Parts: sequence; C-alpha cells; structure tokens
Amino acid sequence: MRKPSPRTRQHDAETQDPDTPFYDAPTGGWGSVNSLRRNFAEAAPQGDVFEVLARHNKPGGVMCSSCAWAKPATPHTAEFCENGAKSVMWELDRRRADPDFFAAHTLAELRGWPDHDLEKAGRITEPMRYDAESDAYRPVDWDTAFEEIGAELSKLAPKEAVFYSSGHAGLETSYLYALFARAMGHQNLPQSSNMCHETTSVNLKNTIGTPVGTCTLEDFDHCDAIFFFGQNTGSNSPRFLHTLKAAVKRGCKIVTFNPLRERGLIEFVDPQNPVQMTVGKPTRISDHYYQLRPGGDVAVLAGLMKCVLAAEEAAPGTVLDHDFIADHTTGFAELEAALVALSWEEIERQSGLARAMIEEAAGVYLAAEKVIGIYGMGLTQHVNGWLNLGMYCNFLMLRGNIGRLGAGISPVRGHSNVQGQRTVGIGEKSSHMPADKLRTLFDIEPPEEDGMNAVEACEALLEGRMKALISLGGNLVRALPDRARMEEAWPKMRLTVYIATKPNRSHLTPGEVSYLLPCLGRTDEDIQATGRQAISMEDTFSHIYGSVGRAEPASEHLKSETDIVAGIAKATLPENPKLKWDDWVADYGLVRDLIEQTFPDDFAGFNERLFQPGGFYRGNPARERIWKTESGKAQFTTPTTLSALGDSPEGADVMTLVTLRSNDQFNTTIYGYRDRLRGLEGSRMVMLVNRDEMARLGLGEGETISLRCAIEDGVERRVEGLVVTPYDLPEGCVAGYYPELNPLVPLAYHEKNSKTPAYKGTPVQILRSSAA
Ligand SMILES: Nc1nc2c(c(=O)[nH]1)N[C@H]1C(S)=C(S)[C@@H](COP(=O)(O)OP(=O)(O)OC[C@H]3O[C@@H](n4cnc5c(=O)[nH]c(N)nc54)[C@H](O)[C@@H]3O)O[C@H]1N2
Ligand SMILES: Nc1nc2c(c(=O)[nH]1)N[C@H]1C(S)=C(S)[C@@H](COP(=O)(O)OP(=O)(O)OC[C@H]3O[C@@H](n4cnc5c(=O)[nH]c(N)nc54)[C@H](O)[C@@H]3O)O[C@H]1N2
Ligand SMILES: [Mo]
Repeated sequence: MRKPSPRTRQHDAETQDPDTPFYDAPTGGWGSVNSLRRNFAEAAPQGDVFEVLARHNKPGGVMCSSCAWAKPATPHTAEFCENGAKSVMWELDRRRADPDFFAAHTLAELRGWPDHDLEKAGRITEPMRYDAESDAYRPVDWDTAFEEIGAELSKLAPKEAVFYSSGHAGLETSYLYALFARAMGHQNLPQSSNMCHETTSVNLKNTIGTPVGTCTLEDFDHCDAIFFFGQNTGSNSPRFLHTLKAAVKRGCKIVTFNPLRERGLIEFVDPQNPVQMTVGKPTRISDHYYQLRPGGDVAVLAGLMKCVLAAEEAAPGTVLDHDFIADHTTGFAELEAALVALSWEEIERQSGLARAMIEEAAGVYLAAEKVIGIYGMGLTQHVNGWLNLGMYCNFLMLRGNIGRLGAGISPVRGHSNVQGQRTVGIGEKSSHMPADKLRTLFDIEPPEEDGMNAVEACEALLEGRMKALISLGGNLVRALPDRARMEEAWPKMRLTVYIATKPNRSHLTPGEVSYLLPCLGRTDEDIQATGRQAISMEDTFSHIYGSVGRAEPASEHLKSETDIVAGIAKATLPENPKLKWDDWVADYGLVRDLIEQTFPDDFAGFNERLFQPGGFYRGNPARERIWKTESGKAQFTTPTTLSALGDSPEGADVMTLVTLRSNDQFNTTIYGYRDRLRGLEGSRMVMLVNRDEMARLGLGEGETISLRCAIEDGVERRVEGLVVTPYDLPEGCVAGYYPELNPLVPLAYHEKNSKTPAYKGTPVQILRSSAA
C-alpha cells in the first residue's frame, strides 16, 4: 500500500482545506435543535414523547437506548442529547408496520427499498410468519410461533443454533437468553460487541486483566489531560460533551488523534445553556488535533513514548513512574529496547504526522499528572487492534496513569447495554457464565465446548454448519462484513427468528422457516402478572441502572423481550422444575435475584440498589491495581510492527478505506440523509477523498466511481455508484459510510485476537466508471 508523506501542518478551523465540505458551526447549539425538529416532523412520535424525554436518563425514568454513556447522579434538566432524543422519537413512531403493510409488500419488493424507508414503515404490531408461497410475512398467534420455533430448535444439534444479541436488551432478558443457550447445550452467543469492542474485551483483559475500561465519571473531574484516539464524541456519545466542557473549563487539556476533523472534538455549544445558545462563545474542546493516517496510531504512540523516554533521560527519576513499573508491571525492558530501536523516520512515515507534532502532544502528556485515554472504533476495528490497545496501555502505564483517581484507560462503548450483556453471560466462552452456578441453581450441565462469535458463526453459515439464528435485536446482514456472501448464505438456514421493533433488511432474508416477533421497546410500559416491570443495564463505566418504560405500547400484541425469550425457551427445552420461566416473566425481580446469585461480586444487593442515582458501581480490579492477568501484573506490549493495518497488496492505487457513522444514524438505523457535523447532505453513497489525491488520481468532483476490495482471495467485492466528494482527509485513504460499504470488507480481515472486523482499515482500489 502507498505510504504518503507525513503532514507537517497542524489543522485547525482556520486552516481547513478550502472548498471541502465543512460544517463550521460548533457541535450542539441550534444545529442540534433544528436537526431534532426535522426528525420530529418525520417520525411524528406518540404524544407521550415529551413525558418520556423529561424522565430520560434520570432515576426511575428510561435509560437511553442509544449509547452507553453514563447517567449522572445529578442529571441536567434535560439529560438527553440530539441522538438520544432521535432514538426515542424513532421508537415512539406513530407509523405501523402492521399485517396490512406486510400483506401489501412482498419481500422481493421490500428488498428494493432503501434501509431508511424500511424502518420508516414504523413499529411492527403483530407476530409474523414468513409465507414462501406469497413471499410475504403473515400474522400468526404467539403460541403457534413459540411451538413451531421450539419444535424446529429441538430437531437440531444444539451447536447448529446461534443466538445473536445486539447490545440493546436489558440484563434480565440477556441473562435468561444466555441461560437458555446453555440449557439447550451450546454457547453460540455472538453479540454486537464482536463487531465493535471485542478488541477491548480480549486485549484489555490480556494486558491489564479487565475486559472493560478502568475509569468512572468521577475521574473526569480530576484529570489534567484527556487523549482521544478514534472516538467521535459529537455524533456517538454527545452527552460526553458536557463532561468535556466542564473539564476544559477547569483547565484540562485535550489532545485528539483522528484522520477526520470531527466537529464535536473541536468546539461545542451547550444546547441547554441559554446564554451560550444566544450570545456566548462556543467551548473549544481539543487543544491539539492531529489528522493521522488510519492505522497510524501504533506509530503515534511509539513516538509519544520515545518522547517520554527522552524526557526521563534528560531528568532521570522524574518522568517515569518507577514504582508503578517495578511493582505492577512486566515487560518494560523489552518495550524500552524496542522503542529505542525505532527510527523517527519510520514513525513519521507510518503515522503520517511530523515528529514536531508528536513531540508537542507528548509535551501535554508530560505536563499532566493525571491522564485519561479515551478510544473508540478508530482503534478497535483494525487487524492490529491488539497492538493499538497494547501501545495505548503502555503509554499510560509509563507514568502510572492506570488505577488512580483522574487517570485510566476508557473505551467508549456503543450500544446502551452491550457491556452489561457480557457481564451477565452473553458470550461464547464457558468462563462467561460460571459452570458451578449452572449446576447448583438449575441442574444444568454446561456445554464444555466454546461457542462461536460473530465471525465464526458466519464461517459456519458459509460452510453449512449453522442452521438456525435467533436474533435478539440487531440487523446482522447489514452490520456484518462481506455482505454479498452473507446475504446469499442467509436463506439457506432452516430457521430464522428476528425479535425486533421495526422492520429492517435482515428480516428480508428469511430462512426456510422464519418469524418476525415484535417486542416492546425500552420506552414502552411493560406490565406483567405482578405489575409494571423495570429492566436494567450497564454503562461504559460499569455502573448499573434500572429503567422503567411508561409509554403506551405500539400494539396490544407486543410482548417484552424477556417474555419472548422465555416463551421460546419453554417451547424448546425439556421440562426442568428449576427453570421457572413463567415466574421469571411475572416478576423480573426474581431474575435479578438469579443474576446476583450467579455473579455475587458484581451484583450484591441488585434489587435494592436498582434505582441508586448515578447507578451502582460493580467495581473493577484494575482500578484498584489488582491485575487479573496470567502473570498477575499489568503487561507491557512490545510492538512487532508500526501499523495497525493488516498485510495488504502494495501499489500506488491501493487506498485505506475507513467506514464512518453519520450524525443521522444509529448503526444500521438511518434517521436521515444529513451528516450535519461533517457538512455533508443528501446522499450516503459518497467516497470522501482528499483534493490532492483527486488530482493525483484524476478524479473529478461529483464523478461516480466504484470501489473494489484490494484483497485477492478469489472473491470479487465491489460497491458501485459512489460519488467522489472532496474532503479533508489524510493522503492514502478514502472514507464512506457504514453500512453501505460493508460489502467491501472481507470476513477474514479482522483483528487478530478477537476477530473484530477491520472496518476502519480495508485496502481498496478506485475503479473509474469506464473500468467499472
Ligand atoms: N448517534 C449514534 N451514536 C452511536 C452509534 C451510532 O451509530 N449513532 N453507534 C453506537 C455504537 S454501537 C458504537 S460502537 C459507538 C461507535 O462510536 P465511535 O467509537 O466514535 O465509532 P465510529 O463513529 O465508527 O468511528 C470513530 C472515529 O474513528 C476515526 N478513525 C477511523 N480510523 C481511525 C484510525 O485508524 N485511527 C484513529 N485514531 N481514528 C480513526 C473516525 O474518523 C471516527 O471519528 O457509537 C455508539 N453511539
Ligand atoms: N463497516 C462497518 N460495519 C460496522 C461498524 C462500522 O463501524 N463499520 N460498526 C459495527 C458495530 S460497532 C456494531 S455495534 C454493529 C451493530 O450491529 P447490530 O447491533 O446488529 O445493528 P443495529 O443497527 O444496532 O440494530 C438495529 C435494529 O435493532 C432493532 N431494535 C431496535 N431497538 C430494539 C429493541 O429495543 N429491541 C429489539 N429486540 N430490537 C430492537 C431494530 O429492528 C433495528 O433495525 O455494526 C458493526 N458494523
Ligand atoms: Mo458498536
């Protein structure tokens, strides 16, 4: 792959490339209010939307179904962001995908609809069964559905079934789902995190002995500097901007490394601050912003650490945290030797940044006593994501920045309960749910064999080893890599069951027997035999909250996710008096008791603490400097390469593809066609590229091109109809939107240890229309 020359110019708002689309207003502010207004007009949500939002993210209210950011103990008057409000409005949609809708449209016809239009059909109102003859979903009653699904699952060898979950469903449903799989005899429990922060779960565990971040919200009141690698706060966790604003006001320094200039990390106007909204100045967020090459983070971190070593050499004993390194870590000498051997020339080449820039950023690090390291998909979705995280931990550990107040490593998780689902047993490993508890609590002999994660399930599907899928939320055929191969293989399954709120693309690829089961959303009131039920979830800081829906459900036929999972389990499993599905559905508090008994260290007093303001903290050993690694110490990682990208074909025409989320989407749910914070509007079928590259490649603005994956493995992967759009990106890379570009990412191109697909660093070639 071509290695472009490093940037020597630091970009700020004034030096933005002229003529490239650019949103020069701050994040938040009136833009945010107007965007909400438009979405409100389109979704025309139910009348109770304002009541729901008034209680949003507050004790006793609904915990946001958008991202996994914390819900503070003392909330703002409106504790929701633009995107949280969009997700509520989207769920409280007045439109209905009812039996008449499905009668009027065959699946073949619906496959021609854009994803946005599919979800715009509204909330699904009744359980539906696919009828192959008419190629349409037809209404069916719940008992028939459960009976047939149970009968189909019972006919399979357990390991032919896969139970997927998107990170939405509450801890109660998730625990029962994980229990159901193991009672059936398998641990095929892939989750959305397999495409997301699995890199974190596996590699942080190897490095510092915990699969999750070590920070809590409190740390942000004490840190002196925050580093950002590959996380887009303005779009994906906007409430975090309030935390950042407060930190900046205290004098905390923020340093960002991102190939794109993301507005939220540049400046912010608090939409809830009337003064700032009218006459105030926006808050500047990042003090320094560096547009590194995609995959260049390993090199940047190596450079930063070389600066730390140089400072130590200049003033021995004053820079490194020698006590921490000696008492708490292993592998320092190897790391040091590797860093000394690295040349700045190579670091500049791989990172795309000039040495002076890295030295400047290191200056901020060295001046700060307490530092937090934030990251997101920009680090995890790479072949060498393990090294990104290893190097990031190295960097923090050199000065003891893990396991003390105001410091730590802090992944920002995606789905609202993605972290919690793993905590209560969703995962393919035996270690995810203690075997002794399965035996004593339920007389279940747990499966010995590990199950499959998302990529492994796809491999099994391609090889005909996967026969049934239950999908608890999510939209796999859109979210997965290698779309063409996946969509083709999908209908070969005997059974597909989609538990969902709104129709999406995955529902249009039914197996031989297929069901679409509509569930209550997070905001909907959930009444069971013992009354109104609460559910619970865990945020990115390992705090756990109860959530109570109060909105009127879209239809009287909806069931809760807990009820649906229990219904399928009961119909599938042989009689076992210890599996009390009916009692559990009647009272979710009983499920919380079971969670507490299964995971006593995390959930002591679960029911009593459910509504504790700010959530209750389940603790984190690395935060206490207890290292649950193989060596019992925190592990320094020695770099074996300076790039996070995988091996790829050489050649001047090979570019690195980064897939992005817009400000108007939640994963595969497209709210609209405006990416306001990037100044892009109207179409998502774009290829963003730097103007110099356009000139080099002879590409014209507005020209339509195709992209092809440059990995040659016998499969041709292409996406056609992309409009060339100049954008301020580093050389050597192009960017476009997820999920539109997922057909370009090979299934086998994933992070080495965790198999998280490398969605941020796929080698591609541009094909001109004539060649396409
Ligand atoms: N509104 C909204 N909120 C969301 C979501 C959503 O779709 N919409 N999705 C949710 C989910 S499931 C998740 S996982 C999170 C995702 O949230 P993020 O972790 O922010 O993920 P992305 O938006 O995919 O990309 C993050 C950033 O990485 C940068 N980047 C790309 N490649 C590199 C690289 O090699 N190095 C560096 N340093 N940066 C790079 C991109 O420019 C982008 O700014 O958000 C959650 N919240
Ligand atoms: N190229 C590329 N691909 C990516 C990514 C990327 O950055 N680039 N990101 C990856 C990441 S981080 C993730 S997490 C995955 C996301 O993958 P998924 O989690 O599989 O996808 P989502 O789009 O979040 O799922 C949306 C669907 O969930 C259903 N839904 C919504 N609310 C509820 C509910 O309350 N209950 C139930 N049962 N269903 C509900 C709706 O039907 C909706 O259509 O995509 C991954 N794919
Ligand atoms: Mo995610």
